[in-house]
Amino acid sequence: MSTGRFYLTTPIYYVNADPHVGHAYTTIMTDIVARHHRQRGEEVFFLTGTDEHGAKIAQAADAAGRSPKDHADALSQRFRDLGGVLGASNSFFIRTTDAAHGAEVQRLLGVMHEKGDIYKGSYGGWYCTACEAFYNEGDLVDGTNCPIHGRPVDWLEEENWFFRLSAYRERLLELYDANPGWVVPQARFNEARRMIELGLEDLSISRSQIDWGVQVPWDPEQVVYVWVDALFNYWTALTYGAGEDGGRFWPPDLQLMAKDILKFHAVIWPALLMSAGIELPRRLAIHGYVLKGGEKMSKTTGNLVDPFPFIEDYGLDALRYYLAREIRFGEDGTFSAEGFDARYTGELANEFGNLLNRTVAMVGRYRGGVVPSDPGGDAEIAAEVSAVADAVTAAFDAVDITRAVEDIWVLVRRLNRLVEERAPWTLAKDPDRAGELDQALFSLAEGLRAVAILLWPVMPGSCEKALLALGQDPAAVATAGARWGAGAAGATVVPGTPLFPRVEGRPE
Ligand code: ME8
Repeated sequence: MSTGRFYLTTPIYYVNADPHVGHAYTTIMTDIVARHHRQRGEEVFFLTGTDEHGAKIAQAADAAGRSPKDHADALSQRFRDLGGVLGASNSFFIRTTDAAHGAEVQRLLGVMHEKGDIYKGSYGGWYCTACEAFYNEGDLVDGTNCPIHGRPVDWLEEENWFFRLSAYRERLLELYDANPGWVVPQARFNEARRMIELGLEDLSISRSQIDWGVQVPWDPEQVVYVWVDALFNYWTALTYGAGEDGGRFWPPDLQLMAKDILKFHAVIWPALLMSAGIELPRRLAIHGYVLKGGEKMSKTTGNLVDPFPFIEDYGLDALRYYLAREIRFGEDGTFSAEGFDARYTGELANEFGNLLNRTVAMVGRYRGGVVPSDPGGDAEIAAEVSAVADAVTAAFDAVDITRAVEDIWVLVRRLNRLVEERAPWTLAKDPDRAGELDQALFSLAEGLRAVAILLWPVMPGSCEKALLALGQDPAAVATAGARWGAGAAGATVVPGTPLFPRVEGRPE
């Protein structure tokens, strides 16, 4: 359902360590979806930010020899900078240390407390600080280690405030049964539903042994559990980071994240909202892990890829394209320098960049630089462009970013075949075939214009350059403009430097 608005979010990242390609992946995918919805004329609110409270951050700050706030300030800035370098078009960057965020979290907890959903109890359990979560004995690996981080867990026992999560089991199951597309892909939906079905324990939502957090409003001895503090960011941001009437964006249309935090978002988050009396998000899209050497890229495994050298050598758009195309959205995928180079050279430089260069050069050589019109109408190519434009929209509606790129690439390859089939250099030798030459050149320019528009969310900078080379307004990227015949004829092409120049040497 379209309301003319689209609110989407990334997780807020922990400021315990520097960002890496895994974080870049979610931010880029979310940015691609955000740009696509803007192209459709929707009013988009795109939220990202940093998760700054809790024991994990306090420990990292301690290890770095600075206060939690100083540490959070420095690391949060790195995530903000990464967003800038990645071309992220986020509307706001939330920090859970923002005073307005904390105040709103307190207000929401007050609502839940008043409702009777929060009570005092004591709890002892195995705690993983890296996850900021308790585990049952049966979930531990070798009886002692966290199933996600593989590191020993700690026994934690204290008096805390608890949220009656167990009371929401039936309502959560109803939510799942009434909304089969609430979590995509299907396998994650099933997994989350199973967690609920198996039974839910009440959740400890405060901590007494740390003080780096938002104070529980009715109990100054306790701070709010970092995950509750963090999850509410998606709501609090609209109360102070979205201008007047920011609440109009609620509820989120799409929340993206990797599968590591499925339970928090697909089970705990909707229950918290139900308790606070807030409308639920429309959809969660769960992606896989970016792997390096067969393992999830993470600080714990130490197999981190720094995105910056790839951006320096190949350009930002190459990284955006590679991640969208190589790692099938929803599944795990491997990041490799060889694979990156192969896609850059084979697809971006040869198939897309060269096609554009050849088209611009031929229009220059044979038609004085002006794209001819096609009085005959190239029905076959017109139909293919229209089918691809529809397929791309459908792929985005299904949050299948990889399929959207693959669909666009079908068109790129079709246009490359068109050059070979029509051989404009042969047509140009025969004045009787001038009409055929006009048609071939028009189809190439018009097809490329559609490619540049459809691909713009993935590679905004390169697609704007492509539009400029085709003599088009680089700001004219509305999806509606990808319609056949909407623009190429009569434009004066502008030969320029290659979109994807050859790269000497490559990062490891
Ligand atoms: O979990 N592959 O923060 P976090 C793909 N603060 N995505 C990856 C990735 C990888 N190898 N590594 C990280 C937290 N990510 C909480 C979230 S939200 C209310 C609170 C991405 O810094 C992916 O989106 O550990 C994953 O879900 C997120 O970073 C985890 O970031």
